Amino acid sequence: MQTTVFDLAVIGLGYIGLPTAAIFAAKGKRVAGVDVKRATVDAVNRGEVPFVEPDMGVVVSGAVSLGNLVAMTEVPHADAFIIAVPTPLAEGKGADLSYLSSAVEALAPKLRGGELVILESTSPPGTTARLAAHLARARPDLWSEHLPAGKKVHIVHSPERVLPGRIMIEMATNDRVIGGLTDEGALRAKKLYEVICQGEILLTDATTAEMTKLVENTFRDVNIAFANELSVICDRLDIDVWRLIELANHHPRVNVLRPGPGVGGHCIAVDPWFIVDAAPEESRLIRTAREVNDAKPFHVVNRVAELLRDRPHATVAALGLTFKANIDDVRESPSMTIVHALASRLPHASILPVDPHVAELPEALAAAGIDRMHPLEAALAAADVVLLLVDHDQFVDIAEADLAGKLVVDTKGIWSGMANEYQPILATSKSAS
Ligand code: SAJ
Repeated sequence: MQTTVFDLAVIGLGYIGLPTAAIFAAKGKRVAGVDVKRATVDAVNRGEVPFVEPDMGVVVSGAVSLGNLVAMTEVPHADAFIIAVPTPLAEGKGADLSYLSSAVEALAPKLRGGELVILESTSPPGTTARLAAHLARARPDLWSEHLPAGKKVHIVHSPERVLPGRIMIEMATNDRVIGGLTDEGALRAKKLYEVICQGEILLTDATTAEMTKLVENTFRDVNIAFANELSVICDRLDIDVWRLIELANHHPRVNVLRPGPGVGGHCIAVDPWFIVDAAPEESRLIRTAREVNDAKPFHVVNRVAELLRDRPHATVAALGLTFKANIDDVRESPSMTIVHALASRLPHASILPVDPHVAELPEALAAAGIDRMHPLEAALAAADVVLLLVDHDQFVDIAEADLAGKLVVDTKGIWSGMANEYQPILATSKSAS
């Protein structure tokens, strides 16, 4: 029996692996999508996307019905492999590379010599080299000095850099960095990515590519920390932080980012720790920025608790649970931290979570004694305090009249033209601004 050799096998069918597999397949490559979760494999083979991401459904179902994308739980033979498995934060703030290790174990027996192995998962410096060492231990036959030409396995790192919510666009248009352990590997990876990438493809070594990805997210984290610290300073000094930033940003070389309830998601709040872990003594600013951003949710909780010091039985409408606007992902969300902490800090208050993208009350909030999600209109009508945590479109559109007479805590500054953060809102204040 002849075994199918795919052009490409993508290991890990999550937010990055699945669109990558589907886009290559749509461009005519024969692609295997590999995932340890049977439910994910079955969903993909039905042409379905098991999470919410604009425009991905049509590409996945098209690639599957074309016969170019097949999902499976076992790693098959392929000419090239892309590893896109999670590399989350471990207990001690280093990277948990256990998913990567498992992927390498599953891949090693399938190598026949001459393949290209690409690591896309965000990884601490040195991971690609360690991946190569792991494969070499598992397959000493393919790492022998006497291998015939063409049998060498090439290993590169090419970090994903797409923004959730814009994955399909950014996967095609973003520039791409490729770091090779060998020049030949980097050149082969460039040729492969040219099939799907219209952006510039930049070649470097593997460790620099690993750091490039970490630095991009750390740049954002440090700059958001500056904005968050400003918001805390402004609360102390009674200054409108939104107006302050707007004014400062009129300077031609100043561009302060936006404060918020904290930094969430699986990337910006995680990746800086990989740098701190790799060079703890030298990463003082990066560590402090992480601490500033992680502390911001508790500052918001303190402000709400302060506002309600004399009104323990107040009703708080908490608008938004996701980690950013117009998505349905509540994992690592500062809003979840805030709502959870408010429930225990204000045991006599009624906390009404509202989120048009979250139908079911998340378990963590149920465990904190919150009973259910609430529709926006009813929560606004009942609220003494409106706590804005996420700038979903539906919240941006809230009429000023619906906030009249309520205490407003706007952590995203979407209503800052109406009133200062933490100030009672007046029915007429918007027209005055
Ligand atoms: N945030 C602020 N203020 C801002 C900007 C963002 O508080 O001015 C907060 C957001 O509300 C959210 C968090 O930061 O809680 C992260 O949101 P984001 O939209 O900035 O980024 P992510 O985490 O969705 O995606 C990032 C992107 N990285 C960069 O923009 C440098 C994306 O390109 C990466 O591919 C992704 O991380 C990743 O997978 O690493």
